[in-house]
Amino acid sequence: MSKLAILEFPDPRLRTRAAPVEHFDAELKQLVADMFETMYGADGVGLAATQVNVHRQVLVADMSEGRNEPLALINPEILEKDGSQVYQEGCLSFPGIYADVTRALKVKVKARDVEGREIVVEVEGPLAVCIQHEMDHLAGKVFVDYLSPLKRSMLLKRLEKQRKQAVGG
Ligand code: GNR
Ligand code: NI
Repeated sequence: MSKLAILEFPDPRLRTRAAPVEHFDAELKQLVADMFETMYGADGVGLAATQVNVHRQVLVADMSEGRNEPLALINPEILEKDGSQVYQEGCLSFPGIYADVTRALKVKVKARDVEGREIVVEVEGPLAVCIQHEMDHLAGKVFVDYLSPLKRSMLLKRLEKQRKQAVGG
């Protein structure tokens, strides 16, 4: 296993639309294992392949307290959405930046597992936020896209400032 480098905004590669996975092979299993290592190593609750510069529809998540409920979804599609919730989101591609985003409260998602078996998961609350956030990455979208231009420019200026102040940054 190995930890992968995470692309950071405004890297244009974060705007790439991921293509569906076609082969459920050893290479895919290695990617998923490396994505989990990268996500846990960065204290993240989710990670999309886009963020590690692999433009395939693969996401991993673990919203559990014990960090022991790994979920990997390949080629995810939303079948149903219901309700709405506001949640303060962060993103490993925008270190240190947080903002409230409104998303569906519940989502029903059809996907494949790492073996290629079709699965349907119904999630709500924080895990539903996370899956929607990761599916956005796979479509080349990021959470600041939902903010007003004023709020977005404020946060992006803060991101720049933090980078300049970071040691070695
Ligand atoms: O680690 C993460 N935390 C988080 C918090 C609130 C809403 C979404 C997330 S996902 C994020 C990891 C990440 O950037 N995934 O793409
Ligand atoms: Ni993210």
